Amino acid sequence: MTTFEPGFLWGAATSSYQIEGAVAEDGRGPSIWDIFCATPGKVDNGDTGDVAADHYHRYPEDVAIMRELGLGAYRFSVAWPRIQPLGTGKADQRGLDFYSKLVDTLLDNGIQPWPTLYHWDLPQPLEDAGGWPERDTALRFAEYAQIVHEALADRVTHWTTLNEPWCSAFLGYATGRHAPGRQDPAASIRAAHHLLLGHGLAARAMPDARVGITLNLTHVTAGSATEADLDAARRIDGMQNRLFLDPVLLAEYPDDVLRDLEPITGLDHVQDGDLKTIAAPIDFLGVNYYSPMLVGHGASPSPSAYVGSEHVRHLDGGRPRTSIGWEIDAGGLSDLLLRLDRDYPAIPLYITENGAAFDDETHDAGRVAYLDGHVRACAEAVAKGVALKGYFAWSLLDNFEWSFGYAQRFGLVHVDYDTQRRTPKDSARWYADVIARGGL
Ligand code: PNW
Repeated sequence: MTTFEPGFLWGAATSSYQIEGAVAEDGRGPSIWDIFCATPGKVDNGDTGDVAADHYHRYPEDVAIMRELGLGAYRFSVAWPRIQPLGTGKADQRGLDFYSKLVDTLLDNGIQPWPTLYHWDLPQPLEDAGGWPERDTALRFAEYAQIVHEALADRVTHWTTLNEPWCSAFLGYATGRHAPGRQDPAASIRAAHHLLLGHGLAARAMPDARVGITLNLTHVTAGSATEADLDAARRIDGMQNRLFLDPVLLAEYPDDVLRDLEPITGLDHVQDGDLKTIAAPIDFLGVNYYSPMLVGHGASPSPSAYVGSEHVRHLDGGRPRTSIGWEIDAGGLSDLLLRLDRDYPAIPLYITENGAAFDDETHDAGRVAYLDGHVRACAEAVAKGVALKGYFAWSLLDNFEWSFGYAQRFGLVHVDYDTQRRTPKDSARWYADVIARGGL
Protein backbone atom coordinates (compact mmCIF):
# COMPACT_ATOMS: atom_id res chain seq x y z
CA MET A 1 0.00 0.00 0.00
CA THR A 2 1.13 3.50 -0.84
CA THR A 3 0.24 6.04 1.81
CA PHE A 4 0.93 9.73 2.09
CA GLU A 5 1.66 11.79 5.21
CA PRO A 6 -1.47 12.33 7.32
CA GLY A 7 -1.45 16.07 6.49
CA PHE A 8 -1.37 15.49 2.73
CA LEU A 9 -4.14 17.58 1.19
CA TRP A 10 -6.60 15.84 -1.14
CA GLY A 11 -8.74 18.12 -3.23
CA ALA A 12 -10.55 18.71 -6.48
CA ALA A 13 -10.54 21.76 -8.73
CA THR A 14 -12.84 23.78 -11.00
CA SER A 15 -12.89 27.30 -12.40
CA SER A 16 -15.51 30.02 -12.50
CA TYR A 17 -16.28 30.31 -16.22
CA GLN A 18 -16.20 26.55 -16.69
CA ILE A 19 -18.92 25.76 -14.13
CA GLU A 20 -20.82 28.80 -12.85
CA GLY A 21 -23.13 29.92 -15.65
CA ALA A 22 -25.30 32.88 -14.53
CA VAL A 23 -23.19 35.15 -16.68
CA ALA A 24 -25.57 38.10 -16.53
CA GLU A 25 -26.66 37.78 -12.91
CA ASP A 26 -26.00 39.96 -9.90
CA GLY A 27 -24.18 42.59 -11.88
CA ARG A 28 -21.56 40.35 -13.54
CA GLY A 29 -20.06 42.07 -16.57
CA PRO A 30 -18.82 40.35 -19.73
CA SER A 31 -15.44 38.64 -19.70
CA ILE A 32 -13.20 37.94 -22.67
CA TRP A 33 -14.59 34.38 -22.71
CA ASP A 34 -18.18 35.59 -23.15
CA ILE A 35 -17.13 37.62 -26.15
CA PHE A 36 -14.91 34.87 -27.56
CA CYS A 37 -17.69 32.26 -27.28
CA ALA A 38 -20.11 34.59 -29.04
CA THR A 39 -17.72 34.83 -32.00
CA PRO A 40 -18.67 32.18 -34.59
CA GLY A 41 -16.09 29.47 -35.14
CA LYS A 42 -14.11 29.99 -31.94
CA VAL A 43 -15.59 27.24 -29.76
CA ASP A 44 -16.64 23.77 -30.94
CA ASN A 45 -20.38 23.39 -31.46
CA GLY A 46 -20.91 27.09 -30.66
CA ASP A 47 -20.90 26.22 -26.95
CA THR A 48 -20.72 28.99 -24.33
CA GLY A 49 -20.43 29.26 -20.55
CA ASP A 50 -23.85 30.97 -20.28
CA VAL A 51 -25.28 28.11 -18.21
CA ALA A 52 -22.36 25.65 -17.87
CA ALA A 53 -22.95 23.40 -14.84
CA ASP A 54 -25.16 26.07 -13.23
CA HIS A 55 -22.92 25.97 -10.17
CA TYR A 56 -23.83 29.57 -9.31
CA HIS A 57 -27.26 28.30 -8.30
CA ARG A 58 -26.33 24.75 -7.33
CA TYR A 59 -23.25 25.28 -5.18
CA PRO A 60 -24.87 23.86 -2.01
CA GLU A 61 -25.49 20.57 -3.85
CA ASP A 62 -21.95 20.63 -5.24
CA VAL A 63 -20.43 21.18 -1.80
CA ALA A 64 -22.53 18.27 -0.51
CA ILE A 65 -20.92 16.10 -3.21
CA MET A 66 -17.47 17.29 -2.14
CA ARG A 67 -18.26 16.29 1.39
CA GLU A 68 -19.34 12.82 0.25
CA LEU A 69 -16.00 12.48 -1.51
CA GLY A 70 -14.24 13.50 1.69
CA LEU A 71 -12.33 16.34 0.04
CA GLY A 72 -9.94 18.21 2.32
CA ALA A 73 -9.84 21.22 0.02
CA TYR A 74 -11.67 22.68 -2.96
CA ARG A 75 -9.85 24.76 -5.54
CA PHE A 76 -12.18 27.20 -7.34
CA SER A 77 -11.66 30.53 -9.03
CA VAL A 78 -13.17 33.93 -8.48
CA ALA A 79 -14.74 35.58 -11.53
CA TRP A 80 -13.19 39.04 -11.74
CA PRO A 81 -16.19 40.41 -13.72
CA ARG A 82 -18.50 39.52 -10.83
CA ILE A 83 -16.37 41.61 -8.48
CA GLN A 84 -15.50 44.49 -10.82
CA PRO A 85 -17.65 44.36 -13.96
CA LEU A 86 -15.52 47.08 -15.55
CA GLY A 87 -12.25 45.62 -14.29
CA THR A 88 -11.67 48.62 -12.08
CA GLY A 89 -13.45 50.67 -9.45
CA LYS A 90 -15.72 49.80 -6.58
CA ALA A 91 -16.55 46.16 -5.91
CA ASP A 92 -20.04 44.80 -6.50
CA GLN A 93 -21.11 43.44 -3.13
CA ARG A 94 -23.30 40.78 -4.77
CA GLY A 95 -20.27 39.21 -6.42
CA LEU A 96 -18.33 39.17 -3.16
CA ASP A 97 -21.36 37.72 -1.38
CA PHE A 98 -21.48 34.73 -3.71
CA TYR A 99 -17.90 33.71 -2.92
CA SER A 100 -18.38 34.51 0.75
CA LYS A 101 -21.35 32.12 0.90
CA LEU A 102 -19.40 29.48 -0.99
CA VAL A 103 -16.50 29.80 1.46
CA ASP A 104 -18.84 29.52 4.45
CA THR A 105 -20.54 26.46 3.01
CA LEU A 106 -17.16 24.81 2.40
CA LEU A 107 -15.97 25.56 5.91
CA ASP A 108 -19.23 24.29 7.41
CA ASN A 109 -18.48 21.02 5.66
CA GLY A 110 -14.88 20.82 6.80
CA ILE A 111 -13.43 21.67 3.38
CA GLN A 112 -10.62 24.23 2.99
CA PRO A 113 -11.39 26.89 0.36
CA TRP A 114 -8.50 27.38 -2.11
CA PRO A 115 -9.44 30.31 -4.34
CA THR A 116 -7.56 31.24 -7.50
CA LEU A 117 -7.95 34.90 -8.38
CA TYR A 118 -7.56 34.60 -12.14
CA HIS A 119 -8.57 31.60 -14.19
CA TRP A 120 -8.83 33.42 -17.52
CA ASP A 121 -12.05 35.46 -17.26
CA LEU A 122 -10.62 38.95 -17.78
CA PRO A 123 -13.27 41.70 -17.70
CA GLN A 124 -13.83 42.61 -21.36
CA PRO A 125 -13.40 46.36 -20.73
CA LEU A 126 -9.78 45.66 -19.74
CA GLU A 127 -9.22 43.77 -22.98
CA ASP A 128 -10.77 46.69 -24.86
CA ALA A 129 -8.11 48.85 -23.21
CA GLY A 130 -5.38 46.50 -24.52
CA GLY A 131 -5.57 43.48 -22.20
CA TRP A 132 -2.56 41.70 -20.71
CA PRO A 133 -0.08 43.12 -23.25
CA GLU A 134 -0.66 46.44 -21.41
CA ARG A 135 1.07 47.08 -18.11
CA ASP A 136 -2.04 48.71 -16.67
CA THR A 137 -3.81 45.33 -16.57
CA ALA A 138 -1.26 44.08 -14.02
CA LEU A 139 -1.99 47.09 -11.79
CA ARG A 140 -5.73 46.54 -12.10
CA PHE A 141 -5.25 42.87 -11.18
CA ALA A 142 -3.46 43.77 -7.96
CA GLU A 143 -6.32 46.12 -7.02
CA TYR A 144 -8.84 43.38 -7.63
CA ALA A 145 -6.76 40.89 -5.62
CA GLN A 146 -6.72 43.28 -2.69
CA ILE A 147 -10.50 43.64 -2.78
CA VAL A 148 -11.15 39.89 -2.77
CA HIS A 149 -8.49 39.29 -0.16
CA GLU A 150 -10.00 41.87 2.17
CA ALA A 151 -13.42 40.27 1.82
CA LEU A 152 -12.35 36.68 2.48
CA ALA A 153 -9.05 36.78 4.38
CA ASP A 154 -10.79 36.12 7.69
CA ARG A 155 -11.69 32.64 6.38
CA VAL A 156 -9.30 31.85 3.51
CA THR A 157 -5.66 31.02 4.22
CA HIS A 158 -4.26 29.82 0.86
CA TRP A 159 -4.48 32.09 -2.17
CA THR A 160 -3.45 31.46 -5.75
CA THR A 161 -2.92 34.48 -7.95
CA LEU A 162 -2.95 33.11 -11.51
CA ASN A 163 -3.87 29.87 -13.18
CA GLU A 164 -1.56 28.93 -16.06
CA PRO A 165 -0.31 32.29 -17.31
CA TRP A 166 1.26 30.35 -20.22
CA CYS A 167 -2.23 29.68 -21.58
CA SER A 168 -3.38 33.26 -21.04
CA ALA A 169 -0.36 34.66 -22.85
CA PHE A 170 0.29 32.23 -25.67
CA LEU A 171 -3.10 30.65 -26.40
CA GLY A 172 -4.80 34.00 -25.80
CA TYR A 173 -2.48 36.29 -27.74
CA ALA A 174 -0.29 34.11 -30.03
CA THR A 175 -2.36 31.20 -31.40
CA GLY A 176 -5.73 32.77 -30.67
CA ARG A 177 -7.14 29.38 -29.60
CA HIS A 178 -8.26 30.94 -26.32
CA ALA A 179 -9.85 34.29 -25.54
CA PRO A 180 -9.25 37.02 -26.52
CA GLY A 181 -8.26 35.19 -29.71
CA ARG A 182 -5.47 37.48 -30.85
CA GLN A 183 -2.59 36.33 -33.06
CA ASP A 184 0.20 38.73 -32.24
CA PRO A 185 3.46 37.07 -31.10
CA ALA A 186 5.02 40.27 -29.76
CA ALA A 187 1.89 41.04 -27.74
CA SER A 188 1.94 37.52 -26.26
CA ILE A 189 5.42 38.08 -24.81
CA ARG A 190 4.36 41.37 -23.25
CA ALA A 191 1.26 39.57 -21.91
CA ALA A 192 3.44 36.92 -20.24
CA HIS A 193 5.46 39.62 -18.51
CA HIS A 194 2.45 41.58 -17.32
CA LEU A 195 0.76 38.43 -16.04
CA LEU A 196 3.89 37.71 -13.99
CA LEU A 197 4.02 41.31 -12.83
CA GLY A 198 0.34 41.11 -11.86
CA HIS A 199 1.14 37.99 -9.84
CA GLY A 200 3.92 39.75 -7.93
CA LEU A 201 1.89 42.90 -7.31
CA ALA A 202 -1.07 40.84 -6.14
CA ALA A 203 1.12 38.76 -3.81
CA ARG A 204 2.29 42.01 -2.21
CA ALA A 205 -1.28 43.30 -1.95
CA MET A 206 -2.32 40.34 0.22
CA PRO A 207 -0.43 40.74 3.48
CA ASP A 208 -0.27 37.70 5.78
CA ALA A 209 -1.78 35.42 3.17
CA ARG A 210 -0.17 32.18 2.09
CA VAL A 211 0.25 32.84 -1.60
CA GLY A 212 1.07 30.71 -4.59
CA ILE A 213 0.85 30.66 -8.38
CA THR A 214 -0.28 27.77 -10.56
CA LEU A 215 1.75 26.98 -13.68
CA ASN A 216 1.12 24.40 -16.38
CA LEU A 217 4.44 22.64 -16.44
CA THR A 218 5.60 19.56 -18.23
CA HIS A 219 8.48 17.19 -18.70
CA VAL A 220 10.07 17.84 -22.09
CA THR A 221 12.28 15.35 -23.93
CA ALA A 222 14.06 15.52 -27.27
CA GLY A 223 13.12 13.01 -29.97
CA SER A 224 16.81 12.19 -30.52
CA ALA A 225 20.25 13.24 -29.35
CA THR A 226 20.90 15.34 -32.48
CA GLU A 227 21.84 18.92 -31.77
CA ALA A 228 18.73 20.16 -33.56
CA ASP A 229 16.37 17.99 -31.49
CA LEU A 230 18.12 18.85 -28.23
CA ASP A 231 17.81 22.53 -29.09
CA ALA A 232 14.10 22.06 -29.77
CA ALA A 233 13.67 20.51 -26.31
CA ARG A 234 15.65 23.33 -24.69
CA ARG A 235 13.39 25.88 -26.37
CA ILE A 236 10.11 24.24 -25.36
CA ASP A 237 11.32 23.70 -21.81
CA GLY A 238 12.30 27.36 -21.84
CA MET A 239 8.96 28.68 -23.05
CA GLN A 240 6.71 26.28 -21.16
CA ASN A 241 8.54 25.94 -17.84
CA ARG A 242 11.49 28.27 -17.23
CA LEU A 243 9.97 31.48 -18.67
CA PHE A 244 7.58 31.39 -15.68
CA LEU A 245 9.51 29.48 -13.01
CA ASP A 246 12.72 31.51 -13.21
CA PRO A 247 11.22 34.99 -12.73
CA VAL A 248 8.93 33.85 -9.92
CA LEU A 249 11.43 31.71 -8.03
CA LEU A 250 14.86 33.03 -9.10
CA ALA A 251 14.05 36.69 -9.93
CA GLU A 252 15.47 36.39 -13.46
CA TYR A 253 14.42 35.57 -16.98
CA PRO A 254 16.38 32.68 -18.51
CA ASP A 255 19.03 34.15 -20.85
CA ASP A 256 18.62 31.52 -23.55
CA VAL A 257 14.87 32.19 -23.75
CA LEU A 258 15.44 35.94 -23.98
CA ARG A 259 17.83 35.27 -26.89
CA ASP A 260 15.20 33.09 -28.63
CA LEU A 261 12.62 35.86 -28.19
CA GLU A 262 14.90 38.73 -29.26
CA PRO A 263 13.82 38.61 -32.94
CA ILE A 264 10.15 38.92 -31.91
CA THR A 265 10.38 41.70 -29.39
CA GLY A 266 12.88 43.54 -27.27
CA LEU A 267 12.45 44.05 -23.55
CA ASP A 268 11.20 47.63 -23.56
CA HIS A 269 8.17 46.52 -21.58
CA VAL A 270 10.33 45.24 -18.69
CA GLN A 271 10.97 48.03 -16.19
CA ASP A 272 13.61 48.29 -13.47
CA GLY A 273 12.40 46.51 -10.38
CA ASP A 274 9.85 44.32 -12.19
CA LEU A 275 11.76 41.11 -11.57
CA LYS A 276 12.06 41.93 -7.90
CA THR A 277 8.29 42.42 -7.78
CA ILE A 278 7.62 39.22 -9.71
CA ALA A 279 9.84 37.28 -7.29
CA ALA A 280 7.83 38.39 -4.25
CA PRO A 281 8.18 35.55 -1.74
CA ILE A 282 5.56 32.85 -2.22
CA ASP A 283 4.56 29.95 -0.02
CA PHE A 284 3.80 27.26 -2.57
CA LEU A 285 3.93 26.45 -6.25
CA GLY A 286 0.87 24.94 -7.91
CA VAL A 287 1.67 22.46 -10.66
CA ASN A 288 -0.83 21.51 -13.34
CA TYR A 289 0.28 18.39 -15.20
CA TYR A 290 -1.56 16.45 -17.88
CA SER A 291 0.89 15.12 -20.41
CA PRO A 292 4.60 15.07 -21.27
CA MET A 293 6.10 16.56 -24.44
CA LEU A 294 8.38 14.92 -26.93
CA VAL A 295 9.76 17.40 -29.44
CA GLY A 296 12.16 17.65 -32.33
CA HIS A 297 13.31 19.95 -35.09
CA GLY A 298 10.68 20.41 -37.79
CA ALA A 299 7.72 22.51 -38.84
CA SER A 300 5.31 23.59 -36.12
CA PRO A 301 1.62 24.21 -36.70
CA SER A 302 1.04 27.85 -37.54
CA PRO A 303 0.55 30.04 -35.64
CA SER A 304 2.69 28.44 -32.97
CA ALA A 305 2.22 28.89 -29.22
CA TYR A 306 6.01 28.72 -28.93
CA VAL A 307 6.74 32.13 -30.35
CA GLY A 308 10.29 32.51 -31.57
CA SER A 309 10.58 28.70 -31.89
CA GLU A 310 8.44 28.08 -34.95
CA HIS A 311 10.75 25.32 -36.17
CA VAL A 312 9.85 22.88 -33.40
CA ARG A 313 7.66 19.86 -33.99
CA HIS A 314 5.69 17.86 -31.44
CA LEU A 315 6.42 14.15 -31.84
CA ASP A 316 4.24 11.14 -31.15
CA GLY A 317 5.55 9.24 -28.14
CA GLY A 318 3.49 6.21 -29.13
CA ARG A 319 1.52 6.11 -25.89
CA PRO A 320 -2.26 5.84 -25.47
CA ARG A 321 -4.12 9.15 -25.52
CA THR A 322 -7.15 10.57 -23.73
CA SER A 323 -10.16 11.73 -25.76
CA ILE A 324 -8.71 15.26 -26.01
CA GLY A 325 -5.65 13.77 -27.72
CA TRP A 326 -3.10 14.15 -24.90
CA GLU A 327 -0.66 11.28 -24.39
CA ILE A 328 -0.82 9.48 -21.07
CA ASP A 329 2.47 9.16 -19.21
CA ALA A 330 2.48 9.25 -15.42
CA GLY A 331 6.27 8.92 -15.47
CA GLY A 332 6.36 12.46 -16.88
CA LEU A 333 4.81 13.69 -13.64
CA SER A 334 7.37 12.08 -11.33
CA ASP A 335 10.17 13.29 -13.64
CA LEU A 336 8.72 16.81 -13.52
CA LEU A 337 8.41 16.80 -9.71
CA LEU A 338 11.98 15.57 -9.31
CA ARG A 339 13.23 18.25 -11.67
CA LEU A 340 11.36 21.00 -9.81
CA ASP A 341 12.81 19.75 -6.55
CA ARG A 342 16.31 19.79 -8.05
CA ASP A 343 16.21 23.13 -9.88
CA TYR A 344 13.90 25.08 -7.56
CA PRO A 345 14.47 23.57 -4.12
CA ALA A 346 12.68 24.66 -0.98
CA ILE A 347 9.34 25.65 -2.51
CA PRO A 348 6.49 23.40 -1.32
CA LEU A 349 4.58 21.92 -4.24
CA TYR A 350 0.93 21.10 -4.78
CA ILE A 351 -0.51 19.38 -7.81
CA THR A 352 -3.30 21.86 -8.47
CA GLU A 353 -4.65 20.01 -11.54
CA ASN A 354 -4.28 16.53 -12.93
CA GLY A 355 -6.91 14.54 -14.74
CA ALA A 356 -8.14 13.12 -18.00
CA ALA A 357 -10.89 13.59 -20.58
CA PHE A 358 -12.71 10.44 -21.64
CA ASP A 359 -16.03 9.95 -23.41
CA ASP A 360 -17.32 7.25 -21.08
CA GLU A 361 -20.18 8.37 -18.88
CA THR A 362 -20.16 6.97 -15.35
CA HIS A 363 -18.13 3.77 -15.72
CA ASP A 364 -14.90 5.56 -16.40
CA ALA A 365 -12.21 2.91 -16.09
CA GLY A 366 -9.85 4.98 -18.26
CA ARG A 367 -10.01 7.92 -15.87
CA VAL A 368 -9.53 5.68 -12.83
CA ALA A 369 -6.42 4.17 -14.44
CA TYR A 370 -5.09 7.63 -15.34
CA LEU A 371 -5.59 9.02 -11.84
CA ASP A 372 -4.25 5.89 -10.17
CA GLY A 373 -1.07 6.04 -12.24
CA HIS A 374 -0.54 9.73 -11.53
CA VAL A 375 -1.19 9.48 -7.79
CA ARG A 376 1.37 6.65 -7.78
CA ALA A 377 3.81 8.93 -9.59
CA CYS A 378 3.27 11.51 -6.83
CA ALA A 379 3.99 8.87 -4.19
CA GLU A 380 7.19 7.94 -6.00
CA ALA A 381 8.36 11.54 -6.01
CA VAL A 382 7.48 11.96 -2.34
CA ALA A 383 9.41 8.79 -1.52
CA LYS A 384 12.43 10.41 -3.20
CA GLY A 385 12.14 13.44 -0.96
CA VAL A 386 10.06 15.87 -3.05
CA ALA A 387 8.09 18.34 -0.88
CA LEU A 388 4.71 17.58 -2.45
CA LYS A 389 1.99 18.63 -0.02
CA GLY A 390 -1.24 17.93 -1.83
CA TYR A 391 -3.08 16.80 -4.94
CA PHE A 392 -6.14 18.32 -6.62
CA ALA A 393 -7.95 16.28 -9.25
CA TRP A 394 -9.20 18.11 -12.33
CA SER A 395 -12.09 18.27 -12.26
CA LEU A 396 -14.81 17.91 -9.66
CA LEU A 397 -17.50 18.19 -12.37
CA ASP A 398 -17.75 17.83 -16.11
CA ASN A 399 -17.57 21.39 -17.39
CA PHE A 400 -16.98 23.87 -20.23
CA GLU A 401 -13.66 22.74 -21.67
CA TRP A 402 -12.71 26.05 -23.33
CA SER A 403 -12.37 25.83 -27.13
CA PHE A 404 -13.66 22.23 -27.02
CA GLY A 405 -16.93 23.31 -25.39
CA TYR A 406 -18.82 20.57 -23.54
CA ALA A 407 -17.56 17.74 -25.76
CA GLN A 408 -14.59 16.95 -23.51
CA ARG A 409 -15.46 15.68 -20.05
CA PHE A 410 -12.88 15.80 -17.24
CA GLY A 411 -15.26 15.35 -14.28
CA LEU A 412 -15.18 12.87 -11.42
CA VAL A 413 -18.87 13.65 -11.40
CA HIS A 414 -20.95 13.43 -14.57
CA VAL A 415 -23.16 16.39 -15.46
CA ASP A 416 -26.21 15.96 -17.67
CA TYR A 417 -26.39 19.36 -19.32
CA ASP A 418 -30.13 19.01 -20.10
CA THR A 419 -31.22 18.33 -16.53
CA GLN A 420 -28.11 19.50 -14.61
CA ARG A 421 -28.25 16.19 -12.80
CA ARG A 422 -24.96 15.23 -11.13
CA THR A 423 -23.94 11.55 -11.05
CA PRO A 424 -20.68 10.46 -9.41
CA LYS A 425 -18.59 8.36 -11.79
CA ASP A 426 -16.58 5.30 -10.76
CA SER A 427 -13.58 7.63 -10.53
CA ALA A 428 -15.37 9.64 -7.82
CA ARG A 429 -15.86 6.50 -5.75
CA TRP A 430 -12.27 5.48 -6.40
CA TYR A 431 -11.06 8.93 -5.27
CA ALA A 432 -13.23 8.86 -2.12
CA ASP A 433 -11.53 5.56 -1.21
CA VAL A 434 -8.07 6.98 -1.81
CA ILE A 435 -8.87 9.96 0.40
CA ALA A 436 -10.37 7.78 3.13
CA ARG A 437 -7.29 5.55 3.14
CA GLY A 438 -4.80 8.39 2.69
CA GLY A 439 -3.28 6.67 -0.32
CA LEU A 440 -3.56 3.80 -2.74
C1 PNW B 1 -6.02 23.63 -18.06
N1 PNW B 1 -3.12 23.42 -23.87
O1 PNW B 1 -6.19 24.12 -19.35
C2 PNW B 1 -6.91 24.55 -17.25
O2 PNW B 1 -6.35 25.09 -16.09
C3 PNW B 1 -8.29 24.01 -17.03
O3 PNW B 1 -9.16 25.10 -16.97
C4 PNW B 1 -8.65 23.02 -18.12
O4 PNW B 1 -9.98 22.63 -18.07
C5 PNW B 1 -7.69 21.85 -17.97
O5 PNW B 1 -6.35 22.28 -18.05
C6 PNW B 1 -7.90 20.76 -19.02
O6 PNW B 1 -7.66 21.27 -20.30
C7 PNW B 1 -5.39 23.88 -20.43
O7 PNW B 1 -3.67 23.47 -24.98
C8 PNW B 1 -5.96 24.06 -21.68
O8 PNW B 1 -1.88 23.25 -23.78
C9 PNW B 1 -5.21 23.90 -22.83
C10 PNW B 1 -3.88 23.59 -22.71
C11 PNW B 1 -3.29 23.42 -21.47
C12 PNW B 1 -4.06 23.58 -20.34
